[in-house]
This record gives sequence, structure tokens and C-alpha cells, in this order.
Amino acid sequence: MTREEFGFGPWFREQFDPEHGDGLTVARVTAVHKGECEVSDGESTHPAKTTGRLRHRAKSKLDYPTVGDWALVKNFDHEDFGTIQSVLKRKSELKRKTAGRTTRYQLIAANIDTAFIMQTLGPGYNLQRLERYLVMVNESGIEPIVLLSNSDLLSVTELEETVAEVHVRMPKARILAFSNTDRKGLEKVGDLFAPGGTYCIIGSSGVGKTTLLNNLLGEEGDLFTLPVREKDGKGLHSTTWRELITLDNGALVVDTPGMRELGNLDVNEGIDETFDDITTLAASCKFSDCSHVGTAGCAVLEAVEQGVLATARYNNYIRLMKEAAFNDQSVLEKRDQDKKLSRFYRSEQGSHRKKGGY
Ligand SMILES: Nc1nc2c(ncn2[C@@H]2O[C@H](COP(=O)(O)OP(=O)(O)OP(=O)(O)O)[C@@H](O)[C@H]2O)c(=O)[nH]1
Ligand SMILES: [Mg+2]
Ligand SMILES: [Zn+2]
Repeated sequence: MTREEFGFGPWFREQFDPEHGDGLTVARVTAVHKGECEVSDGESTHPAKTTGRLRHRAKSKLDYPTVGDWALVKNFDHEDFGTIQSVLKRKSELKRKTAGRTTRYQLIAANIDTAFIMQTLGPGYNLQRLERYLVMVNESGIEPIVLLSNSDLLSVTELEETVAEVHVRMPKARILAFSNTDRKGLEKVGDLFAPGGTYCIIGSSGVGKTTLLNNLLGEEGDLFTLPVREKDGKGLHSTTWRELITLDNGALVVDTPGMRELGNLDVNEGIDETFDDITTLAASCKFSDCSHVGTAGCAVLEAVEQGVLATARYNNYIRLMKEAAFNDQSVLEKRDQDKKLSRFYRSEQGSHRKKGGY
């Protein structure tokens, strides 16, 4: 396929003209493993490494090439490794905050148009986790679509109830249920992948991300998958790196390994987007610096009491807001808070001891 069909649109052409490349080839990063990349111009794929200069100039790992990036490559189709000189400015970054004391981001993929968040309807179904993924995608400014997999594991009534429940919790999201096994809804899911669009599939290990791609690839589909653990339906991390795959119709899809945990998310904006009904309620609250917990007369709490706002949705909102507040603190503040907490626990234990309890 041509570079244009491979996603090289005006945004990138403005930054680099392939016809006047001065020995550089613009190519898309299709896979990254341990610092080595695979790059493709749509016609052929070659291995490439980043230059020391690129790494030296990088402010953080976010500036390293990642899957979906357009890179300027020297010696693109030479026998040995090509070298990635620089990365073109991205249209979007799908990233998550990783757990830890300092704020670090992990880049999942670049230049993604739509992110499919996959969640199983079988064992492991978890609305809170789904909401976290949704916040992350909204935060990245990428269109989210929720795919509920393994619909074959539910009865018709259960399926209807669960899908309705998801709709209530995330009223703005597009939601589709399907099964890789009995293939119900599979065609509708396939229709969401348009030629030339770049997509990413994210979600816990074992939810069926790679199986979906194999189904969409049809006979050529031979991507590696593993059965889930029987006792709890947990996935075994069959996909181990991110890879850009081209479907027959020309849609480009990044398959990702299931994330072990989503870590602390960079929430603020994502929360506003995901919980915009609550944000609106909060704006009408008469208390100017209300945290919307336990204050009589609070507009948000009133909505919960009147049943306008689902309690579970409210609880999740408050939990994420607390997390966001914690994440916004500086490292010093966190350390300080940790110290206070450990002092508190020590004195608590002490007081228990005095009472002879321990
Ligand atoms: N019953 C049922 N099983 C499915 C469905 N989709 C996938 N599976 C099975 O679930 C297992 C895990 O599927 P994968 O496609 O490897 O899951 P994944 O999301 O790619 O997992 P990671 O690569 O580890 O992140 C495989 O044994 C699939 O056959 C489905 O719709 N219904
Ligand atoms: Mg997989
Ligand atoms: Zn309030």
C-alpha cells in the first residue's frame, strides 16, 4: 500500500516531504521490542534502531519512537539496521500514568484515531476498571469505543441487563457487545475499522483482543493467543509487545499486551469528560469549594439521594477525584503525607498495644 494509505496524511506531509528527503525515508513504526523497531513505508518493513543523538535529545521516554509513529530513517532498506533520526510531531498520544512516586508516563501508541477498550462479559467483568480505561482514553483526547467481549458466556437476559448497566455508567460512550466464539456482533465490530484509520485495542489480558484481530484477518489470522486460566478467567499475557497490523480493508490496528494494572491515571480532564453529568451537577452546587462528600445541601449528594445519579457512579467519581488530588501533589507533599500516615499507624499500633490487644 502507499504511504498515504498507511496513514501518512497532510499533518505529517507538512512536516516532511518524502520527495525531498535528503537520503531520509519517512516510515511508520510498526513494532518496538527492547529498543529495536520495525519500520515500514507501506511497501516493505525493515529493522531500525534509534540514534544516540535522538535518545540524548529526548526529554523523556515519551520522545522515543513508539508504535504508530512516523519516523525519519537513514538507510531504511539497507541490509543492516536503519537508524531513526527523529520522530514527526504526533497527532495523538495514547498514554497512561504509571504507578510510583514521580509522575511517569508510558506511551502505549502514537497517532491513534480511535481506541477500542475491550472488557470481558465473563469472569473478570469489572465496571470500575472499564471506567479507568475510559478516563485514560478521554484524557489522551482520543475517541473511545467500548467493546464487550465473550457475550457467548451470558444468557440473552443477562446480556441485555449488563449492556444496559454499562450504558447507565458511561452514558456518552459507544458500546458494542460481541463474541469471538459464536461470532455474534462480530460483523458490526468489523465495520468500525475504516480503511486508512489507525486504531488501538486495549484491555486486560485474556479479554480477546488478539482473537478479534485474528477473526478480522480471516484465513491469514495467525497472531498468537493463549487460553485464559480456568479458575478465574485471568489472561496469561499472550501478546508481549505492541504491533501495528494491517487488515484486509486497509485499516491499521495496534494490538497491545494486557496491562497488568492501569496505575495512577492522569485524571483531571479525563474525569470531566467521563463524568460530565456530575461535573455539571457540581457546577450548580451552592458551596464554592465543595468536595461533594457529606455536606448537607450539596447538589451532587442531593442528586444521589433523589436517585438521579447512580450511587456506584458517584462513588467511582469520588474515588477517582481523590486519586487525582493525590497525583497532583508534589513528591515532597506525598512524602510528607506518607510520613504522617506511618506516624499515625505507629501510634495506632502503640495504642492497641497499650490496650493489650496485640
Ligand atoms: N468464550 C469466549 N472465549 C474467547 C472469546 N474471545 C477470545 N476468547 C478466548 O480467550 C482467550 C484469550 O484470548 P486472547 O485473544 O489471547 O486475549 P488478549 O486480550 O489478546 O490477551 P493478551 O494478549 O494476554 O492481552 C483465548 O483462548 C480465546 O480463544 C469470546 O468471545 N468468547
Ligand atoms: Mg493478545
Ligand atoms: Zn457539592
